[in-house]
Amino acid sequence: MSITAHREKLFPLLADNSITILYSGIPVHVSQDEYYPFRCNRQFFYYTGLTRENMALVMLKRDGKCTATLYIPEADPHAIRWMGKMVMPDEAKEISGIQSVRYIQNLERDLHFHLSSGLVDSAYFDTDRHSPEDMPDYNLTKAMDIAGRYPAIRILNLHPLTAKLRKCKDEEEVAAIQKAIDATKSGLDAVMETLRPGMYEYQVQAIFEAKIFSEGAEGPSFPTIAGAGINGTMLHYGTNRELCNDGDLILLDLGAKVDGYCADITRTYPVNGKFTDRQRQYYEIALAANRAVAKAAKPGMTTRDLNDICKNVLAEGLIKMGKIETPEEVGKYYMHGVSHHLGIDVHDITDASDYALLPGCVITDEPGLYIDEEAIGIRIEDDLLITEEGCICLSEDIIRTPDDIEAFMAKTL
Ligand SMILES: [Mn+2]
Repeated sequence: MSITAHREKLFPLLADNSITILYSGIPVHVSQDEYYPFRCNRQFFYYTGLTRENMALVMLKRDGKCTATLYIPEADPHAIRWMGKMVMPDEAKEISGIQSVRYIQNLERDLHFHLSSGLVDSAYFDTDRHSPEDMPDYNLTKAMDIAGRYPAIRILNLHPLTAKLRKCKDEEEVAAIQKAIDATKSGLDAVMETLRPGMYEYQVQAIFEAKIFSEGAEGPSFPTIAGAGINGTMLHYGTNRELCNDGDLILLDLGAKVDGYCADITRTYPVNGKFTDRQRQYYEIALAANRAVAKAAKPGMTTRDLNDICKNVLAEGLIKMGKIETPEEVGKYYMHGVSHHLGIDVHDITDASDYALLPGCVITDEPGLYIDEEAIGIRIEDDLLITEEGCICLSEDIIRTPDDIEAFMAKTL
């Protein structure tokens, strides 16, 4: 149901006499017969609910009327023998809500008909390019190919239209994010139950990931960050090869993925189960900032407004401690933003023309303090659902106060 609604919300935004062509993608080659794990194009998933390779969605808008056709690979007994079950046409119809399903070998001919008939004058693709040096992905390659073969067709980028829609999550999307957060909570509880000095960071990662898999998650929503001591001050640390020493904090930035939707949570725990006074002082400042953001977040605000609130609380705390003298110096110990959108992508796509939060937005709330000279890195990250009046913290149940963390860890020490 909701997948059909995603397409219905898109139709009014599309130009008339246009075709929209989205590919799920193909696996990227590594070496010999090895391929990177397949990652479906996220816009294709949003509009179809499907995640398998070598599929395409074609939507036509002519004279204000829209149609959608889905192209899937034909089930082949040899391919099934080696690679496992394939999606059958009836199953594809049911998941996507699209009644017109054709085999992918018809796609080229069908596209040629549409693009050469004069009935459409523009074609939407996912032409997103993250960085100038990136290799073009499958959708971008196809857009360039079509542009070359049909130069009279105007190529348009679907990305900003999808960003507008994906900004606000519907009930089913919020339910999926909540499931991902609940699995993440189980993983973090398991970590607190087993964390001890002398463990390696990768062992902490393994405990978290084993638990979320056993809870039915598809896996981590991004590479798990487990940084003990000084490693907790490196924002995207990800090697996770070092020891967790007695007296260290460990910063865990992680999340489970469920039904295609991500959780993104950070917790910081004392490896031996007890914060030092100094660690606790910094921790309480970050926690106050986290709570201030959760209290303030509401429709109409921007993530920049929330970051200003966060920075003020952090600066005030650090000035009180005598760590800095002026509010401007806070940048020395806090150098990222407090929020990003969360959904199918961990850093979900956003509409660059409109930053104001709306009911249905899901954003993170992640203040941090990174004190290199004391080998203290702290981040406390929750996921907030913006509502009509304010927001709901979807990860409220994942314990975060120093007292609660110490009490939980003391049970198993
Ligand atoms: Mn985050």
